Amino acid sequence: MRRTLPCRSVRAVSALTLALTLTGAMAAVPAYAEPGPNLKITAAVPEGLWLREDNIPIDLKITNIGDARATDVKATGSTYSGPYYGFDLNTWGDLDTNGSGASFEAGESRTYRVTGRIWGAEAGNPVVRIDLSAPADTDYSDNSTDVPVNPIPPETTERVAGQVYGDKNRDGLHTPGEELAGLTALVGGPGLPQPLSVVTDSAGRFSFDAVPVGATRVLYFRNDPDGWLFPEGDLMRLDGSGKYQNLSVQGRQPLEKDLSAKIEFDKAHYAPGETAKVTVTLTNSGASPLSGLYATCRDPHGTDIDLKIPQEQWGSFGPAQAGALAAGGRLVLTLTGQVPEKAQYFGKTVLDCNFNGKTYLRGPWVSAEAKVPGKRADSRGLAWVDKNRNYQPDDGEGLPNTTVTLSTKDNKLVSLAKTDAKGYVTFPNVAAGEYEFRVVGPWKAVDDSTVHHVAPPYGWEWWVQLEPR
Ligand SMILES: [Ca+2]
Ligand SMILES: [Ca+2]
Ligand SMILES: [Ca+2]
Repeated sequence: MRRTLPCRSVRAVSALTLALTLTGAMAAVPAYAEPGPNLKITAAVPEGLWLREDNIPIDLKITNIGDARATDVKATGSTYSGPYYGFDLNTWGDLDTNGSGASFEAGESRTYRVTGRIWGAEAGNPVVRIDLSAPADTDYSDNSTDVPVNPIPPETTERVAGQVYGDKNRDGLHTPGEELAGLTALVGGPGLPQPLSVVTDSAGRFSFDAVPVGATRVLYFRNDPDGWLFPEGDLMRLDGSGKYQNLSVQGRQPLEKDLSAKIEFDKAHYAPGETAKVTVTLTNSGASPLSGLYATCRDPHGTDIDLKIPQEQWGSFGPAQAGALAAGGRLVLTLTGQVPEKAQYFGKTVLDCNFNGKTYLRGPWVSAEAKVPGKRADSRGLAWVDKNRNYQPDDGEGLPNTTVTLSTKDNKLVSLAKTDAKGYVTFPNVAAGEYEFRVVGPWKAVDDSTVHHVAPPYGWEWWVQLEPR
């Protein structure tokens, strides 16, 4: 029947029908519609408590209600009214106007989620207009939609409250009597000119009645004479839902306060490749038992000269993380490891370990070294004075023609030499290891006077910065 009507009157009928059904969904192609693709778009911000600072998504539903395939389909969006809402880069996927466009079969429907945020500072909420283009669309009236973006009003506040305790008996739980009174509790975050602050009562309770909403609010504590460690960096998202009114905040004492560790090599010197025996002594000087303990050792200088202790030697203090130590208890672990061949180039090997527990914070780091003699080489470096205060040696900043010395850490002179015209010095044939560098004259090292003398091929030219004594 529709073929008998002239084109112009079909369009007129379609437009009229649309005008009458503007808000209703068109369930099917009207028999009198012009043949061809016809895309329709609806869009809305997904349900949720959106904050003005959030990345706020918009869900699009695009349907081809026409009777032919649509190609080259693209979409754009812009702020129609209110503060500026800017779309994220690359959020449009195959609808991007810089791409080749998407295709929709007749009857096909797809959803997209695009994202953006409110950049404009003025009050009120944006309305975002989304436009869909397709070259052969038979009816453009349904290719555009306006989306109100309504975050919760920025002046909204909510209550933040809870109780804080110090886990004195280290059982990980709030034991009666552990409440911390008199602490200053603070809530801060972006958009708050200054943190809000209250003092905990005798039951360790705190309450902030009206904290402005924000995605990154943080609760922290001050004025704590006993040095409790509290969770840090736990962000609260305050979106008006009031889910932070019953907080239980646990303070923990650093484990290093109760747990001490000592590492001792069984000899002062080792040959490369030799098996070194190490004694690790752990002591719990606290009033509560410790459990879930484990050791983690590292290569402290990244030089690969550390003693590698096979994990199984740590027993329950290994990856099982099940080490235990009674209150007042002491434990001695005897471990063995092979001294790396590379250690002789550095003149030493090292064992550097942290002792921690699954439920504890800040366990002790302990380190021990033993000498690994063997390599000798010339030790070359620069003595310099930072005349122009740019924290680096420049031309003319070497300390020239000056007598300098290298001594052992226990103050035995090892070598004596003179710097050249540019401040460089070579101490010949020195055993690999650590030495003290000194100047014969009115100069002293700025920070560290230690020279790390490493034999080739691992060595380097060292620098020692000097200042007048
Ligand atoms: Ca359309
Ligand atoms: Ca407890
Ligand atoms: Ca300089």
